[in-house]
Amino acid sequence: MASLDRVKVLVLGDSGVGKSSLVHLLCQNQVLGNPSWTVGCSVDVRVHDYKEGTPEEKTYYIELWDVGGSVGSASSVKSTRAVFYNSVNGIIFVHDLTNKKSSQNLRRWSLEALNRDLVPTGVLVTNGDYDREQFADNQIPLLVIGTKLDQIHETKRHEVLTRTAFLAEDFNPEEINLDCTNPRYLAAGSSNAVKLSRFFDKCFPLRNICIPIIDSLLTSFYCPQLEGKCGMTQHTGHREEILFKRR
Ligand SMILES: Nc1nc2c(ncn2[C@@H]2O[C@H](COP(=O)(O)OP(=O)(O)O)[C@@H](O)[C@H]2O)c(=O)[nH]1
Ligand SMILES: [Mg+2]
Repeated sequence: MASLDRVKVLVLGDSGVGKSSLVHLLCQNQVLGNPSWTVGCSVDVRVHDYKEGTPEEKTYYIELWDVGGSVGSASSVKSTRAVFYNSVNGIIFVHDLTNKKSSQNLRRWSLEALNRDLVPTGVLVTNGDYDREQFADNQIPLLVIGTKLDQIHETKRHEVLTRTAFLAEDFNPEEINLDCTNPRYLAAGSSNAVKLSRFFDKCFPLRNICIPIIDSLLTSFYCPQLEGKCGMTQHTGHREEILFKRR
């Protein structure tokens, strides 16, 4: 299978925030009837139409990796978990809107997942320091999902969303708030579905894709990496990943 046929997206957040319920909803388009404790890591797959409705549209698989565990785990658990952080194309951070701590802990999850190469795991958060600047050059697309919106009374929603606004400032992510027990929140055509699709589109490592520009006689290639035309010979390894675009 070509590497671009599937991308790996991590789903991170405290236990009980609704990761398994969310992944089930995203992959099976159904409510998870009886969530059980996630042991170790579980992976489910969502079919995604990349750039839906455009000439470049193509169907890919998104692997959603629910790594599980607690961010306050012992360093041995963290270093085991670090194995999953390799070759990640996107991260979904999940917090429970009714649980303030779970929102605050996303900073710790982000430190663990995004900063793993800079500082040894285990000492990242002990002093509670958090420096937004260290994520300034982050290239991994991020989505923050707030769950259990149904548990918050209409009159309290503004207050809760104000309280969690720091996450948008920290990560500059796409953001969705929903009820994982109600598929209507992700109904096709809804603003949430559009955000989700935009996030998954961003998870594809486009830099490696050259787009053939087909003339009546000549075929040349637009290379996003070079931001200009290039020769096919440099990119034969990506033949099967090429998206066709007519000029
Ligand atoms: N009301 C409500 N319950 C939810 C929502 N998301 C998850 N839950 C419930 O929260 C509990 C924990 O969910 P689970 O998916 O196992 O969380 P995980 O530990 O992060 O995988 C389960 O009882 C779910 O049914 C939501 O958006 N609204
Ligand atoms: Mg779970």
